[in-house]
Amino acid sequence: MPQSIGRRKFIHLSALSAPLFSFKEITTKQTAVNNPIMISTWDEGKNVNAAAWGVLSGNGRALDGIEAGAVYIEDKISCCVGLGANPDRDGIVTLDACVMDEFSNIGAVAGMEQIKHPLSVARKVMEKTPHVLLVGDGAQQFALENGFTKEPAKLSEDAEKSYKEWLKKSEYKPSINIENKGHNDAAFAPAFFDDGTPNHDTMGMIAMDAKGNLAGGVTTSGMAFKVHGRVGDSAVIGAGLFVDNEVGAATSSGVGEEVIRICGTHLVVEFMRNGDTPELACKKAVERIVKRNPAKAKEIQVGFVAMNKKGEYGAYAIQKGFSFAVKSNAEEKIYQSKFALNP
Ligand code: SD4
Repeated sequence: MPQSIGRRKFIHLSALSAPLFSFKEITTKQTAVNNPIMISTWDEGKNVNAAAWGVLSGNGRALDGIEAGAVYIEDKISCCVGLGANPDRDGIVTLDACVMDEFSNIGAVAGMEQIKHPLSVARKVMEKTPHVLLVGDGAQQFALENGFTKEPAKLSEDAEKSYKEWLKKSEYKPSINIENKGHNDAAFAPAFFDDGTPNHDTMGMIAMDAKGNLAGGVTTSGMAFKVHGRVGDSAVIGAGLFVDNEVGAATSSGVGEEVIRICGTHLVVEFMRNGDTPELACKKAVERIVKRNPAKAKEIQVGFVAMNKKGEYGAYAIQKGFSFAVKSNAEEKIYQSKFALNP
């Protein structure tokens, strides 16, 4: 058992045996920072937050809230997340996911096929192995050994339609533009599908529980029509997700390669550590991507959303169109992110 997991158990036990007055003190202090609070990417994040709320409002652990949100969205047959999502260029659905908890425990899976709940598998990697990332067949084998069942992917109607459309040209050059068009170009894909599902590929989630502890998770089918075997930021801790329980948490969506290049969410958290607000931290990370390659930045979307230990949050994106949903006792709202480039 990893040392940190042992430490977690110890802390739980200590908390249980603590006198009641100290628990009350903690609760009062935390209420002042507006927790529990959960933030998820894109408009659909609103439903994801709602799915997590039973856990978070019941004094549950942030990580459990994150997993509940992921299970909700992975169960939904859509183009974006889970087994009905956009496939890779060979027509195969491969899933990436990661989790990070308040003790900096981490787990991830990448390129995993035919397992419905990749974030839950990532959590098992974190809790049951000394490793942090399992890929492909190995990830699937581990999932099967841990009680998950194999289920064939079945493209949602929208994913099937988009894939057939993409096959007409089959542009294998880094088709990052497709990602951006998926978000912003009504001619390529609608902003919302018939069942109301927004057109995106990734659900990034960060939460602070009633005890003031942070956790995060990401689940995705990755960039639509990617090269088979390609892994994006969503399975890479420090890129698609980073949590530091002393400072804050951040997650990202968009073209994962650009996020990985700058260790995006780790950078956002470090900016917050140095005193930046969550929005400024996200803005600086976006500006780093834009500065590195301004011409490319015009063609792609990347959005970051972050929260600090005070429960303050903010976001920033390269382009217009990145949204995120917030749920706390004080509000339940979808926000449009500010962005760096004018359309
Ligand atoms: C990836 N970041 O695989 C993901 C894609 C994404 O909305 O966020 N799509 O690069």
